[in-house]
Amino acid sequence: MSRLTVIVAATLTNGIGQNTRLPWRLPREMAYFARITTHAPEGAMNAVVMGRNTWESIPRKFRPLPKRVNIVISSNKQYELMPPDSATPPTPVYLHSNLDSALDRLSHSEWIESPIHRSFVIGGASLYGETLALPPTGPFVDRVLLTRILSPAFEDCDVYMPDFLGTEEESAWRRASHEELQEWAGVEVPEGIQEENGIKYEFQMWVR
Ligand code: FOL
Repeated sequence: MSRLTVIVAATLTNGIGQNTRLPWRLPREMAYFARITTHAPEGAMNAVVMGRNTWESIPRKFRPLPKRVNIVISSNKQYELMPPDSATPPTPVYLHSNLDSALDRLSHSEWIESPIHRSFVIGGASLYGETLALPPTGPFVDRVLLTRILSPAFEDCDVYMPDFLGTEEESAWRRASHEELQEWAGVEVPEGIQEENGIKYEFQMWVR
């Protein structure tokens, strides 16, 4: 397990959050996130790796994200993932104090109760930055599933993902075709500009 996929929804200026939440409500976009991150061959599961703020931003009833191995990173060693008396769901969830130790677990399949198919980095801003900067000598990000929010501009965002694309001329990233995205995803991905609640967006895949 040495490749990671970043999945993110971001505006044209890379806004991803506002007031500890997503800036928009896009049920079909969220369904895409759930479908892609869940889809795995029989007998395997995908992993979703997230920072503590992202974990807390997921509605209680949806966390840990079902049918996926959840890995949460928090440098606070006293951090409690769930109220101590809450019913323990069958979904595996691990707490790690840093990215390296989380990646260590992913590379040791015997430390996880289910074979891992794919690993997704699901945010937030600081984990996106840290994972996109990993050197290719170890586990690194070779793919970004970017849902580009085209309009409106959502100028009130207070969290931004790092600009991984840079300028077109010097970018190491190539935008894959919709066919490639569809093929890789293995599930239905709508093509072209989507619109929900007056918000326009597009499902993109970038590879390096
Ligand atoms: N990537 C994309 N493309 N869209 C996102 O909204 C997104 N969100 C995060 C990371 N990458 C993303 C982080 N935030 C849930 C909530 C917030 C969240 C991620 C996931 C969540 O509740 N997911 C449920 C689906 C719930 C529903 O159907 O409404 C899940 O099962 O995945």
